[in-house]
Amino acid sequence: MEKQPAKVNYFFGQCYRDLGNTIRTTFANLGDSIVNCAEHIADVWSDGGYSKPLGIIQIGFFIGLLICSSIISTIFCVVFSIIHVLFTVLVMAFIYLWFTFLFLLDSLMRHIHKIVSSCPNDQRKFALPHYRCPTCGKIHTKLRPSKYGILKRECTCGTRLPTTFFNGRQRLEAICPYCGYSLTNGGFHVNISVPVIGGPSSGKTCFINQAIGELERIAEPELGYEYEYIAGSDSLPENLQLLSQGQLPQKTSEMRLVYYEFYFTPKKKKVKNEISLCDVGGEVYMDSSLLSEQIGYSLANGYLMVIDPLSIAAYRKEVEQKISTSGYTGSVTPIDEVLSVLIKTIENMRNYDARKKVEENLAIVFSKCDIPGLDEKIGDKAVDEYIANSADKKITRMQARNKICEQFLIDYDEADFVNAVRSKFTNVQFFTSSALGHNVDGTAFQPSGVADPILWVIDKKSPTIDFKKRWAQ
Ligand SMILES: Nc1nc2c(ncn2[C@@H]2O[C@H](COP(=O)(O)OP(=O)(O)OP(=O)(O)O)[C@@H](O)[C@H]2O)c(=O)[nH]1
Ligand SMILES: [Mg+2]
Ligand SMILES: [Zn+2]
Ligand SMILES: [Zn+2]
Repeated sequence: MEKQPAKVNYFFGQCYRDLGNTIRTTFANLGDSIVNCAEHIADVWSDGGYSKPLGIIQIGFFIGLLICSSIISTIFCVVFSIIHVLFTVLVMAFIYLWFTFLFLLDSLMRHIHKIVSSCPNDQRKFALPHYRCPTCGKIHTKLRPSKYGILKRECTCGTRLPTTFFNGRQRLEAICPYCGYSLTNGGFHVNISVPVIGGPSSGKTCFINQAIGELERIAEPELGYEYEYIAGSDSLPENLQLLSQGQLPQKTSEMRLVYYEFYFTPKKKKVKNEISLCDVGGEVYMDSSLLSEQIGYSLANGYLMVIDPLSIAAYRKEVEQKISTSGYTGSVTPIDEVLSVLIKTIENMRNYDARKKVEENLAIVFSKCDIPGLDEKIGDKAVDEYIANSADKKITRMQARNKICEQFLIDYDEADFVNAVRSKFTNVQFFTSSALGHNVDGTAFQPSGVADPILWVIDKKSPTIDFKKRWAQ
C-alpha cells in the first residue's frame, strides 16, 4: 500500500518495538545485577574480606544473590517475557481478526452493492475515490481499513478520519483518483451512466432536461422514489427555468459529454443510485475522432438514442407537403450515420469484433411526437389500435410499440437502421415522446413520454430500481 499522510496505528508498528524494548530492558537489567554481584564479591575478596567474619558474610550474601539472579531471576524473566509475548500475540490476533473482518466487510459491501463512482470531468469509473482531509487538505488515496487504522485513521495533522462507509467515510470530500476532480459526493452510491445520442437538433437537450424535471415531479408521489439533484457542470436549473417560461435551452456547444446527475433511489435504501445522463453537441457524431475521445461511451451502463422524426428524409418529405416544419428545427443528420459512428466508437474502445453485440440496453426515443399525425403512426393511438387488432392477446404496450416503430422506420426507408440496431444491440426498446408538447409559441410546454425511456434504461441496469409492472401493461 502506498504511503499515506497518516500515522501508522500502534498495533501495526510501535507495539512490536515496545515488546522488543521491554524484553531487551528486562534482560539488560538482569545482566547488570549479575555483574554488580560479581563485582561486589571481587571487591570484598580483594580487600581481604575472606579472612574476616563480616567479609565472609558479605561474600556469602552476594554469592546467594548471584545464584538467585542468574538462575531464579533468569527463569522469572524468561517466563514473564514468554507470557508477555503470548499476551501480545493474543491481543494482536484479535486486532488482526477485527482488521481482516472490517477490511473484507468494506470490500464486500462495495462489491455486493456494486458501488461505483463516475467522474464527470474525465468520464472514468472507480470503486473507491480518494478523500481529502477536511482540516489540512491532504489527500488520502487508500482510505480503508489498513495499518494506518482500522475504523479510523489519524491524518498527519491529527484529524481522525473514518475508513469505511459504515462510519461515515462518504461524508468526506471525495476526489477522482485519475484527474483530481472534486466529486461533490462521497462515493457511497452506484453510478449508472447513460449517454444520450442523436444528431444536431434531434432534441437531446430538451428531452434530458424535461425528463429530469418530470422525474423530480413524479419520483415521490407517483413512484415512491427519492430524487435529489446533484449540482455539477450541467445547466439543469437554468434550462428548467427557461423551459418553464416557454423558452428553449441553448444549443449544446460542448463537444465532450456533459453529465446531468441526480440520485434516484427507492425509499429507505442506504446505497443510492447516482444517475448520469450525458449530453453532447450533436456535431460530435459526425466526427469520429472527437467521439473517440469520450471514454464515457465505452463505460456506459445503457444508451438512449433520440430520433427526430424529421431526420427521416422520406417522412419529412411527406410532412412538408402538409405543414410547415420550420418550427420544429428538424435535424438533418441521417440516423443510420449517427448509429454507425457510435457503434464503431464502442467497438474500437472495447476491442469488440464486428460480430460481438453490445450488451447494454438501448432505448430509442422518437422526439417531437407533437408533429401532427405522428401519434396515429407511432404514438399511443397507434399502440391502442395495434393491440386491438393483434391476434396475440397477451401483447404488452412495449412489445406493440417496438413492432410499430420498427415498421414505421422500414416504411420510411430506414430498414438499414433497424437491421443495424437489431444486429448490434441485445436489448432494444422504442419509445415516443414530446419534450415540449408544441412548438415555441410563448405558452407553457407540456412534455409527454419523457420519463419512461429513462426509467426503462435504469431499471434494466439497477437491481434496486424496479418498474416491471409498468412495462408489463
Ligand atoms: N415541437 C417540438 N420541438 C422540439 C421538441 N424537442 C425539441 N424541439 C425543437 O428542436 C430543437 C433542438 O432541440 P435540442 O434539444 O436543442 O436538440 P439537441 O439534440 O440538444 O441539439 P444539439 O445541442 O445541437 O446537439 C429545439 O430548439 C426545438 O425547436 C419537441 O418535443 N417538440
Ligand atoms: Mg443539445
Ligand atoms: Zn489532515
Ligand atoms: Zn476524473
